[in-house]
Amino acid sequence: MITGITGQDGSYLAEFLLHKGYEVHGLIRRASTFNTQRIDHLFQDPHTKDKKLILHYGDMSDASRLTTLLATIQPDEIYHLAAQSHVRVSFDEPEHTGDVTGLATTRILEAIRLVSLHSKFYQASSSEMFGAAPPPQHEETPFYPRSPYGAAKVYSYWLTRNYREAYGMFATNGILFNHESPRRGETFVTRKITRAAASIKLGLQDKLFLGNLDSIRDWGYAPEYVEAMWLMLQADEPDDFVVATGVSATVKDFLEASFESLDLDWTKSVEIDPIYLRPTEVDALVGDPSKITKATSWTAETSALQLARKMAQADLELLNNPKFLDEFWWRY
Ligand code: NAP
Ligand code: G4F
Repeated sequence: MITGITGQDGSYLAEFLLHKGYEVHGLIRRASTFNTQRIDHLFQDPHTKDKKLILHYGDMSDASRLTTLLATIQPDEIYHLAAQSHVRVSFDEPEHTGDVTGLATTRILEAIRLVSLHSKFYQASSSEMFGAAPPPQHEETPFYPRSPYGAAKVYSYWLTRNYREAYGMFATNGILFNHESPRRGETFVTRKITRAAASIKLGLQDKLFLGNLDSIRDWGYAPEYVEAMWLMLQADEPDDFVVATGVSATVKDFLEASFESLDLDWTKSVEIDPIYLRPTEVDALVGDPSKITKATSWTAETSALQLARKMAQADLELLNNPKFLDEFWWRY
């Protein structure tokens, strides 16, 4: 079962698990517009016999629905990915973020405790929890969150550990550093940059407004990170793992690589707009993935600059052929 199946990671994880032969159940929110674009290519008609992807309406604010679903599905593995996942937005909506990114983890852990204790549980923890703690950050680095989102994720991290210790649940935290892809939400900085680069290349836009260009991040490729999630749940014991490339790049580096890959000069198009600055910034996140590499042999393969080029190319292709979206998702 995957919460957040319609998000970037949920879509790649669903693909990965279906490919392995799993029956996948996904929680989706009812919306007045379609919100399943990232998984439309996986959709199976409800009338199909022996279907492997089953979608259920539900919201992380609804504890009774979560309990009923778990009682019915009895999943072997639960990947809890649903969250209000945008750091800047969490300053505007701190209470909502606390509810959906923090408290909702208690709702699903309680549901497991009550009706599905055998289910292995994966919590989508975040490098944002390290916040102001200097890099390289690893499993023993003290948390110092710098946003309502980071604070909510720290809460969820500790709830996951507490349920593991209190009830013997197989509950694991994956502390993932930033990971991106052509499916990344359009308001995260990497996708905002690559979409704008493609749009500028085609003459559809001339300016790109950004905030802090000096932040350092450890950007990896999302499909590789969902494999790490699965590996963590195949371990003999539940634990907590950092997942990262170990290599740093600035927003400026990412900008340069994206624009140059389309033969563009970013300095001609980018302007700083203070509305994109955060009340408190996380200056540098660079992870040390030694523990997961030792436990599972997982390592990141794609570098931030390769990713910038891949995403810029994909956005150019998408803007040129919007109607081939289905084919596009398959290929990236
Ligand atoms: P994403 O693209 O923003 O996807 C978030 C998912 O959560 C979407 O499916 C969204 O549904 C769902 N969701 C939000 N609020 C919900 C609610 N109230 N009830 C049910 N579902 C709800 O995020 P992502 O990048 O795939 O990240 C997946 C998880 O990993 C998140 O928990 C994120 O915080 C965490 N994480 C991400 C990264 C990263 O770099 N990507 C790094 C560390 C941790 P809709 O499609 O309907 O909006
Ligand atoms: O792409 P971002 O919004 O990602 P951020 O804040 O690092 O959060 C992402 O990674 C976390 C893992 O560490 C996840 F947990 C979280 O869910 C999310 O996926 O911003 C990256 C950096 C920041 O320093 C930001 O200040 O880019 C800087 N930035 C500069 N201009 C901008 C912009 N960020 C955004 N979103 N938009 C801008 O215009």
